[in-house]
Amino acid sequence: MSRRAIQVGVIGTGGMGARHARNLAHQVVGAQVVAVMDIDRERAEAVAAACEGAQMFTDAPALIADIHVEAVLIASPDPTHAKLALACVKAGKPVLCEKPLATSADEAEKVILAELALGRRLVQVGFMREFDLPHRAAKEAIERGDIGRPLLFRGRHINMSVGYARTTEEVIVNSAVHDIHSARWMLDEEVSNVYVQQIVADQARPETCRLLLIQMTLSNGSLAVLEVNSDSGYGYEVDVEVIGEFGSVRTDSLRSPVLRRSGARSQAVEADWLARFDTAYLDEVQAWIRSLLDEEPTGPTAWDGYVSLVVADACLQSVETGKPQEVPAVERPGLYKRPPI
Ligand code: ISE
Repeated sequence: MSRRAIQVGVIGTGGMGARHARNLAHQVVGAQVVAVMDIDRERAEAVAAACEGAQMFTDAPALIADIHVEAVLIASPDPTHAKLALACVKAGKPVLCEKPLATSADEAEKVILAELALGRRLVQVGFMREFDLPHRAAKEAIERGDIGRPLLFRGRHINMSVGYARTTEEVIVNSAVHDIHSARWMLDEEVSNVYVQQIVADQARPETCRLLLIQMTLSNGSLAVLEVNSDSGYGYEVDVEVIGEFGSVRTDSLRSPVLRRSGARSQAVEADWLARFDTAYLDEVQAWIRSLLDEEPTGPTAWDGYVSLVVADACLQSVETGKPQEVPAVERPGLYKRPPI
């Protein structure tokens, strides 16, 4: 790795963007935050101040165009992701875009087409579970052959309330997209069929979703079951289990000590993803910066962002029809052959 620092602009200074900006400014080696943008001026100013010397913007295109900004981290609301990522690709600037890459596969495809036209990968997508040590250790066990051929992937994705009843579309595109990618990545297979069942959150609003159960068939015949709980009422948890021919591997993400007291045994559960994936977010951003210094893209690609949305769109159709849904097969272009991370 060369010694210079990559000058980064961060778009969006909500919880996630502020975390990324602080990580980049204070923890990541080889990065400098030179610009932050938010339409909420006060929030942007607070994060800019925490990043020492970062310029404050309230306009995303202006940040992307700024000559001091070499690379962009997008952490603004989901519906803005694709347009901003596209603008970065068109400006020739590398980007780490929070998931989802877009809110539909059609929109994400535009980013793919722009990268293909350029002949270069500039986009890394924020599927940070690839950088989570328990997930990586489970994947390594599978790759070593410790459990034999994987037969079933189980994903548990337990959220705390976001304060309102989320729509099914929001739960699938914003939350379940992580689990869809996780299954593809962990089993190294594409999804060919999905069947989705749900429990509605608010009976008066059938478009809302309290709990989602996604069953998937992968192209080699293995299976996946994803449980996405939108409002557990107790905390945040993400774990996976893969059942193989002669063994199984399961992550166990609870990190707090087991406490025995007054006739009870307890263990704390994290409150949210910022706590559960704190190290993964740091490793993700460090890997991104290292890849820019080395000029060798790494991590989840725009293709992963796109394909996960092709599957998400099929999930939405399955909810609508109440039937299993085939996932359209899409062929991975040569540009997106995955390098090791
Ligand atoms: C949120 O946007 C995230 O990305 C979290 O990782 C995920 O667990 C949560 O469900 C999403 O809402």
